[in-house]
Amino acid sequence: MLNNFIVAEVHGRVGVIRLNRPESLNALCDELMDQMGAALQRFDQDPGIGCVVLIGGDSAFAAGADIAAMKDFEYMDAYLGDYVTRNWECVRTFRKPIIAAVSGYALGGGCELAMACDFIIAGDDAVFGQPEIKVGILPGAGGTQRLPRFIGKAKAMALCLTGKTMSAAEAEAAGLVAWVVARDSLGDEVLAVARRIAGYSLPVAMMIKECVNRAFDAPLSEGLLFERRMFHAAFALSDQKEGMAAFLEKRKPEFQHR
Ligand code: CO8
Repeated sequence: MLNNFIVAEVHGRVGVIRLNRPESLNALCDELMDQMGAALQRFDQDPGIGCVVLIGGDSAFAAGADIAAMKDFEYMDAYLGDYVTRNWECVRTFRKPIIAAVSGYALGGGCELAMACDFIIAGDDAVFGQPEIKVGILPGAGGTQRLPRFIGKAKAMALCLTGKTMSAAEAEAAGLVAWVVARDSLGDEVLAVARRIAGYSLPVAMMIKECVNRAFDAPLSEGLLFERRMFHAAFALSDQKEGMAAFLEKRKPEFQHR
């Protein structure tokens, strides 16, 4: 029988994916990640979706990769199975904006999953960390690469080497999360942000996402050139004509997402 490890819902132009394995604090087993990947693919192909929210439960966004599932892994299980690849890369390659809404623990693979999204909004109870070292392993889904880009080498190195955690307030101060909200209003607040993004022109939002990501993948000169070309391309959009006309006519724009 298939476990329902995620719940996918549509709220207007926002797709919400809720991680739903509370008995193990949303430990990220392959089945859960496969289901999440399939939901992302559906939202990607649905022209009615302009932004996605990835949210966990009250006590955990996700407490990491499933330790019980990994415990007896051999090298060849991980290598031949391409562990943490098939069903993880779909987050990195997802083209529409995706927000991680983190309440409770975001540890190990959970922290990595949140960082793979475009930005994180955290409840004031959120706890972030890369404690893999405590279970005799290291981060394997981008933790050693993304965390230093967010919070700098000293803090990233300290978190990964000590296994210590970081509170929501510390994570906000360090630049890991975009902002922190009261835990009880996290879902509503994130949905409001996602609705706002989804109300803008989808191709423009996608272009912005590509440009910002370029800042991490390319030297400044290449990133600037990429941005300029995207900027030029935006003049091919009917949404650009509508957005500017609406501003000058002092009315709300009606974007067609084209
Ligand atoms: N995997 C499997 N089960 C887990 C995990 C996990 N990561 N985390 C918690 N659980 C289970 C517990 O075993 C427990 O199950 P049961 O009730 O059957 O005993 C249940 O969830 C509740 O957990 P606790 O009783 O431990 O709850 P506490 O409130 O006492 O503690 C903690 C919460 C501090 C979060 C604690 O559960 C903990 O330390 N969890 C492990 C955190 C961790 O080490 N994460 C890193 C895992 S390794 C990893 O992520 C590698 C990343 C590689 C790439 C990503 C691949 C997916």
